[in-house]
Amino acid sequence: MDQSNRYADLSLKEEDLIAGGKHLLVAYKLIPAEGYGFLEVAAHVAAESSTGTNVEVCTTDDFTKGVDALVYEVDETAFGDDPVKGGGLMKIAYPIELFDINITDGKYMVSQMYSLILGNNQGMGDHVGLRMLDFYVPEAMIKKFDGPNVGIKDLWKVLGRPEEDGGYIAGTIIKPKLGLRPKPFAEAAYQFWLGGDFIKNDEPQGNQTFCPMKEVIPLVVDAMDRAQQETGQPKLFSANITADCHKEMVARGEYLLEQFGKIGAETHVAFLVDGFVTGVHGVTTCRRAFPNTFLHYHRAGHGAVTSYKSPMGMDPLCFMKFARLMGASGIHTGTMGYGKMEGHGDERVLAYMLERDECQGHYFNQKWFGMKPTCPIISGGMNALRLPGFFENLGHGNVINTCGGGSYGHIDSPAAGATSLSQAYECWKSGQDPIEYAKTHKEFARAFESFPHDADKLYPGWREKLGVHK
Ligand code: CAP
Ligand code: MG
Repeated sequence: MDQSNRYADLSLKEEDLIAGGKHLLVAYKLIPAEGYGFLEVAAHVAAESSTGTNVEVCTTDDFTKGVDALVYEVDETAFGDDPVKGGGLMKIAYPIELFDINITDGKYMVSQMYSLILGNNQGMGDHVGLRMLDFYVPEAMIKKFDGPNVGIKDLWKVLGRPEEDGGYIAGTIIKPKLGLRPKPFAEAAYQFWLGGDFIKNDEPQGNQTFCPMKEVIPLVVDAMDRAQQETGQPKLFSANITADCHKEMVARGEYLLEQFGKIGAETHVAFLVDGFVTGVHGVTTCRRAFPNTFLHYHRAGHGAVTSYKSPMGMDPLCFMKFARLMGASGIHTGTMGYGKMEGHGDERVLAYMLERDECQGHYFNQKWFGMKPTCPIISGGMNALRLPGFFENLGHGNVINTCGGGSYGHIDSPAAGATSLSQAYECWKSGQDPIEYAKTHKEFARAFESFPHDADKLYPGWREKLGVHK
């Protein structure tokens, strides 16, 4: 049934909708199924995502129609005819009355917003592709989401750095991903902390039988204490509290604060939440139960809904905006084509959208109206050699970077790996040629021999220039 007479109004102007402040706007890429018209399917998406279904119902009244989501812009040929990357652009205006408000505190919820603008519409049978490309949240809504409370500036403060432009935080992930027992786990942490700032659990590390949380965490605390004393530098640990239920997450968080509190390091511990798999509830459990702890959003699984290989789901930019609204202190933002995961250099906008108070997204200029920033966390196949190019592309180094292979794969030691990361940042900041910089910075130079394939690709002729023979 073509519902475009009710769920589309192409006379609406986006600038008026934004000025009116009463609509959440969404841009989608739509590929109609064979035999269906573009506007027909777009209108069905609007119906299914607001007040309608696939047929008219007798219970609809005038008020209902007043809160219909409306298609207000279409461009059927915007993306060409590629079966995955092709399709047309369509934009929908959602009246803010549609969105659910907590009965406890009057705040909006990301979960219901998500289920409306990217819920049933993902499973409709009259399209073969519907991907959310960007969305715009009006001020009236922005002010009623949790947003972040703790941020990277709180970590810079712990590290004794300026709270503005405090710079690069050199981090790692305890590797191997699984399989270390408590003593070797804590030793791996100690060895990295002799050179680096920040360590995270890998996303699946928690309370395995071979490495019980209540055995390994006291050893990690001791390792942090010894490393802090030996280096004279504060250290940070991001501990996994991911769990299916509120009670378990809270129990883990409380245990961690108690344990790190034994060395006065309650502010040195962040909580890792695998936010895609726990969903908004898991992230919000952490955000609200531990408002003064850095909320580290790991996005394992996000590729199912964000991969560029898919005609469905959402652009990673939308994923980042949801995370900031939920209150993530930091989120894995990808490596913008410099690491091992899919991505490209223009993804710098994901970081800008997280950290700035106003940012031009793919389709909408989003103002955050003072909502605290979320810190980009850069991870995934990175090492010292790849970092200078990354920083040049992003334009700054105010990020947390975690290199697992890039630290524990350094041929000298994890500490040398850590030092090579900080040296890569200093090299970029100085504007020096990395090869020239390597001549006077041993750990960075040894990263070339540690990751020779990257070195060959990024710095051809490095062996001769550094006097390294096969
Ligand atoms: C990185 C990592 C992170 C990925 C997640 C891993 O390890 O620990 O989980 O970075 O990807 O398990 O792969 P390496 P993203 O440093 O050894 O690659 O940050 O893109 O969400
Ligand atoms: Mg990992």
